[in-house]
Amino acid sequence: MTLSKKRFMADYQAEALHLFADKLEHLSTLQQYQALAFLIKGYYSTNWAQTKATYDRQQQKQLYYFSIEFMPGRLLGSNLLNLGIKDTVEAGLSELGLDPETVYAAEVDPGLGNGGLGRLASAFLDAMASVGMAGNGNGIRYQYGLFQQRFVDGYQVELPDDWLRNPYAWETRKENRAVIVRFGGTVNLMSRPDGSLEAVYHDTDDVLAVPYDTAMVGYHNQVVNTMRLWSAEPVPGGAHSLEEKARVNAITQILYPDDSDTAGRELRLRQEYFFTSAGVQSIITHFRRYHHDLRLLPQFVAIHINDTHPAMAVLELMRVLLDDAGMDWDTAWQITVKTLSYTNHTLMAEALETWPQSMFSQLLPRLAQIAGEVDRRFRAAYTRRFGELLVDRCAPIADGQLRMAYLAVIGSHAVNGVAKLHSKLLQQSLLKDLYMIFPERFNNKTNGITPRRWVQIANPDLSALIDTTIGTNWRRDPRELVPLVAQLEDPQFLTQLQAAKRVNKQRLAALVHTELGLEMPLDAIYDVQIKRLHAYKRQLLHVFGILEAYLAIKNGESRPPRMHIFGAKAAPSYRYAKAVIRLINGVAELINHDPEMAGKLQVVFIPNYGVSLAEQIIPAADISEQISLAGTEASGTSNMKLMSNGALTLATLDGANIEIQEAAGADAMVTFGLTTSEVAQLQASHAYSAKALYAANPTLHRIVDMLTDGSIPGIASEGREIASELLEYNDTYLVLADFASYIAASKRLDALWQKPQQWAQAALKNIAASGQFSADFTVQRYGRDVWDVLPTTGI
Ligand code: 26M
Repeated sequence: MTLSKKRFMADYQAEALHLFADKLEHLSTLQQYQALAFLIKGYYSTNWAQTKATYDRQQQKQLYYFSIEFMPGRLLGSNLLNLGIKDTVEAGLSELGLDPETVYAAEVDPGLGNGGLGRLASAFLDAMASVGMAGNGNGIRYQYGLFQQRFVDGYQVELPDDWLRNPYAWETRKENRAVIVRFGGTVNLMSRPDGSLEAVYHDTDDVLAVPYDTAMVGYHNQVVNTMRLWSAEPVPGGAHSLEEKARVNAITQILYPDDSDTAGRELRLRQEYFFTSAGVQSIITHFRRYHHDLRLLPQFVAIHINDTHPAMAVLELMRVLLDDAGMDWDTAWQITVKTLSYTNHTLMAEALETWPQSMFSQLLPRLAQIAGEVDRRFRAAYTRRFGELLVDRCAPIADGQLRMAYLAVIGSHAVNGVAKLHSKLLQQSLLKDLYMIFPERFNNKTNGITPRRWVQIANPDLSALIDTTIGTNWRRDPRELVPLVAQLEDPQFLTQLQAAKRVNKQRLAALVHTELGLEMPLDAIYDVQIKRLHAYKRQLLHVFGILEAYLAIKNGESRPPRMHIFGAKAAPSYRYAKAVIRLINGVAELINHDPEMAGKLQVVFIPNYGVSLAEQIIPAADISEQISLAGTEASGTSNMKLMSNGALTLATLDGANIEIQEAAGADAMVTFGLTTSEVAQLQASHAYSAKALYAANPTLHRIVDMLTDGSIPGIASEGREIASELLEYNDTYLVLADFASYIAASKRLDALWQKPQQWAQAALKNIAASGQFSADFTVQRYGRDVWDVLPTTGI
């Protein structure tokens, strides 16, 4: 949009007066932010209404991305950028005596997710708007987001995330679009005169689902899509006891803070059905305003199932088509499969959802009937050709459990993994039986990120340098970063690249100094590992690397200075992950208080990692630690964000790391460790002995001993637990097996750091090659191959 500074300043002052009956300069920073957010919302609201009207008028096929998590991050900066008015607004703010960064920081960061899966969902919404795809989000408006993390005596402490304490400026409550979601009760199937069946429900618990819509503003294209989040409320007029009201409100009260284990709790099942049913119902209601024949649904609607949490969309859509529309089974099934598609995000067995049939049929009796029928027909259809054994292994119901990943594959026309390796492993192991039956459904869609947030907004100095070097086209199409490689031999450019990195390091160092009172010299390597705390992600291997350096420096060896920066939340119930957090804080205490380590080696665990903190850390990173055991990390996305900011990846051949190496070149990063097939062989042969490695490698021996010999303060029981996982339980994630090659790889980076020019060249290769990991391309591949939804303004 076009906006002059003068007009903006007048609008802003008017908005402040309108909202708070006061002058801007008298308002609190929060009020200044709120006035600005409401003003900006007004700027795009016409386009928002227009976008919807256009989709309807042109009868465009729309995609609905069903996800139990979204992590949009703060929206003021990204809305301004995408509207094309960020510079103007910032100039206006400055002229009004306000600091833009301070105003931005007043915005709450909605933590409605755990990590990669939720952030990916939000990146996709941003990307779809930006390439002009008709794509909407469907999820849950949790009253409390992911807990706020503090450290007390080195332990993680969880505090509630009351993000709605102040009104959320970007959302709009759409009371007129509320729907009713039914739980429990009993269901009777009655024959209609025409022979079709009618489902009659008795004694159900009804819940009102109220949508709150948030605009997803596209980049410089006037497109504004919608993220719709549902809130549970008692049905008005129903006579409710306080207890009933509390049970209803509980449905959308909290986000489950676990991304590793399926708790199998009834409340979680309620959450899943709540937003899935509300989403399906509102899609069908909208569809029926324009069409009377539901058989046309797949021509106008695609529903994507983000992991299995909304997999009961298969059953819910069947329910609506059978019971509400009176369709026969085969027609309803055909439409369901054509409409739905599914992404798997994990190979970890413990993260695969199953529901006890008994719980499922208590809570969702009609869906349980339909699930039984899906199972019966699946077995009947494929047993003759594939044999009872195979079909039994991959049927949706077995041993009294509903297996949601299998249900999702069976009820979708497309299923994908999130990196080439991951998609291959899905076909070869986790879903191999269903791959036999439905090979044509399987495909890969490597994840992506939004460079608008992670480069343009988070790294203004790098962005400005790129602009002056190759122009601004990369901001629309990040593949246009490739020509930057022409500067590989340009010492002046490489120096400017280092200078931009230094500014970012200064900013992060200032934050760390205020938050933790630690000094981070700017000439040190900033070595970053930011992701959820998980055994398979092997933060422990990183800790072992730190201890190796500590012992070497103690021993008089000289190493380039390194700052080890961690950000990680642990699931509150995940004992091992919490022990590793305590360990990292203990190692930090040991090293940061040792005068011999000052300026050389420090450990910085910044609490409360999330989208906003990532925006501070990522631009400052020199090394990106991506060290999961090969074959365990589905894709990873912090690897892409760090690469695009010029960090060098230190990585195993896992997830998207492999594709990052293909893109940037083998000399632009460092890899190490067992490959997926080596891991598989080692595990199959039962030949692995952590104890033998411990006995054979003196450094490793020393480091493992440090866990239990009191060298590290405050970790007596946690150190014992971790040591026992390694030695007694034989090191599930092969930390000891990869230790030596990890250290060797890390030393290669130390050596490269001594040649600043070569380091800068490697950083440049990463930046130049990062464009292909833009989510703008990922969503277009989904649109082309899976959803049949095309971009209108895309690249
Ligand atoms: C399930 C049941 C009960 C409670 C919570 C869950 C649950 C929530 C989130 C399970 C898994 C969840 O997220 C998994 C996840 O974030 N996976 C990551 O997805 C990213 C995007 O595809 C990938 O980049 C990561 O490799 C993958 O770990």
